[in-house]
Amino acid sequence: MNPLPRQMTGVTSPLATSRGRFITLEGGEGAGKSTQARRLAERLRGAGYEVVTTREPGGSPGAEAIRHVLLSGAAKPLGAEAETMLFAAARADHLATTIRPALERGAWVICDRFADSTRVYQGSAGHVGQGLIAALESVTVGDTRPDLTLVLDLPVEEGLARAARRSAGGKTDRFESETLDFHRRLREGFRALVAAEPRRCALIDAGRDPLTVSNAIWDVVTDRLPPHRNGSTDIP
Ligand code: Z5A
Repeated sequence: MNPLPRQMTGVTSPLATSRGRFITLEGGEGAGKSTQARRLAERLRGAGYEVVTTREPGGSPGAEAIRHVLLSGAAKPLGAEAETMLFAAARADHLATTIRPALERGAWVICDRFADSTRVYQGSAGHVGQGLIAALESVTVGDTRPDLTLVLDLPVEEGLARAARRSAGGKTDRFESETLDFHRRLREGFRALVAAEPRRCALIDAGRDPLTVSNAIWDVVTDRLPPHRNGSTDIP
């Protein structure tokens, strides 16, 4: 049975709002996105907000099935354009099943990677045409654009070393095993994205310790996402 809408339960959060906020984290390998998504969610929950943390590819049962196909490398022989379409199909399901319902009930959604990863991994670094990427983004994302995109930036070698320490001899996935040159193009692609869309995106120096990075992220979130128009409390 579906839960009653919040306004019908009589237990309305003092911070409940019309539409929630949509924050995405982006960056290259080992930048610390998952670590920082978790920390930001804890801080927002501590401030009284409902927070949904999710990730791409994945974030819904259908999209998680596609994630497996993509990250195992099973789709690689189909070519980069087919992989791009699979990322888009996963995103469409994720948006319909997880993201839009959460935003509609006023929750904050924190998503570890989103459409910018397609623009940069498949586009800037993978050479898939921006025309195809833009068309797929228009169909899948529509107007559910992130309110804020945090791009975690650090030298490629450092990110790969972190990712290697974490997997400690385990198997690398489809994208981790790309060349150093590919990872350098990724970093440039993400930096170019911030330069092109400075109102939506913020570049975060992710080469610092986790607490310093999470404080920098908190400063950006509190600065960029103002209180909702219906007068709910600002983030403390
Ligand atoms: N992909 C794509 O090509 N197109 C798309 O449209 C989308 C995705 C949506 C998903 O991989 C892959 O799909 C991804 C892009 C591609 N490429 N790869 N590989 P994934 O979901 O399995 O993983 P990821 O998104 O690539 O995450 P990551 O880069 O592996 O990690 P991270 O989330 O950025 O970092 P972390 O897990 O928080 O931290 C990594 C390690 O560093 C860990 O041991 C931490 O404890 C440590 N860490 C974290 N922060 C710090 C600091 N500040 N200092 C020191 N150590 C730290």
